[in-house]
Amino acid sequence: MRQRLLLTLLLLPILCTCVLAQSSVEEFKLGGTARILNDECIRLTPDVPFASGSAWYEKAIDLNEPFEITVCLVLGENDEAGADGIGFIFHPTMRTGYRGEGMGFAGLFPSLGIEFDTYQNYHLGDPPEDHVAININGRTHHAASITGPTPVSNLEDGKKHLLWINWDPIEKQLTVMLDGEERAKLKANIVAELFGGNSTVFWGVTAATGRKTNYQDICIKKLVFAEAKVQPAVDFGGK
Ligand SMILES: [Ca+2]
Ligand SMILES: [Ca+2]
Repeated sequence: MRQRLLLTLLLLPILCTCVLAQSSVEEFKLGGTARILNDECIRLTPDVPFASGSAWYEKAIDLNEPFEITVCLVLGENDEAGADGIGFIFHPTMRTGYRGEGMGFAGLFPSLGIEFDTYQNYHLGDPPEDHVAININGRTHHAASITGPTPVSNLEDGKKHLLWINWDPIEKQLTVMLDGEERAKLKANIVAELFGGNSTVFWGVTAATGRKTNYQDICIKKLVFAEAKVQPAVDFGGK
C-alpha cells in the first residue's frame, strides 16, 4: 500500500507536466480591434460598424491530449441591430480566415470552427435565431455544417454566457456546452480525419461587426490543454 502511494506521488509531477492550466489574457496574440479589457476579458470588437478582432492562444496544442476551454462569451446588447457573433478556430497555423459572416474560419483548410452566430445571413442558411454550429475546412454554409445549426435563445443580452468546450481524445468526442446545456457534439477522429494525422494546432477566437454592431468579449476562466512538443513557427496573419 505504502509502495503504491509512493509510486503515485512519484508519478504525479510527470502527469502534471503533460496538461497545463492557464488563465491569462496576456497569453493571447491579439489582432484587429481586439484589446485587453481587464485581467480576465478581451474585447474582440467595440460596438462600432465594420470592426473585426482576433485573439490566438500563443502556444500550439496537442490534440492527442485532452483539452478544455472554459470561458464566458459576451455578445453585446443589440439584438435586432446586433452582429455578427464569435467563432472559435482550430487550425495548424495562427491564421484567421474571412471574418464577419465567415466567423473567422471561412476559407481555412484544414480547420475546425465552432460558431456562436448572432446575425442571420440568408445565403449561408442561418436560422433567424442566434445559433451554435460546428463547421469544418472553412465551409460556412450550414448545408455543410457537421453539427447544427442549433438555435438558442437571444445571446445579445449584455450578460456573460458560460461556455465549455471539451475534447476527449480517447472517446474522440468534442462537446460544446453553453449556459449549462449541450449545444453541439462531434464524435470524430479529428486528428486523422480532419488534420491529416497532424495533432498540432493553434486555436483562436474571432468576432466581427458589419452594418449591425455589438461589443463582443471573451473572458477566460480556465484553459486546460497539452502544449505541442514541437512548436511550429508562428504564421500570424495579424489582420
Ligand atoms: Ca451569421
Ligand atoms: Ca440575438
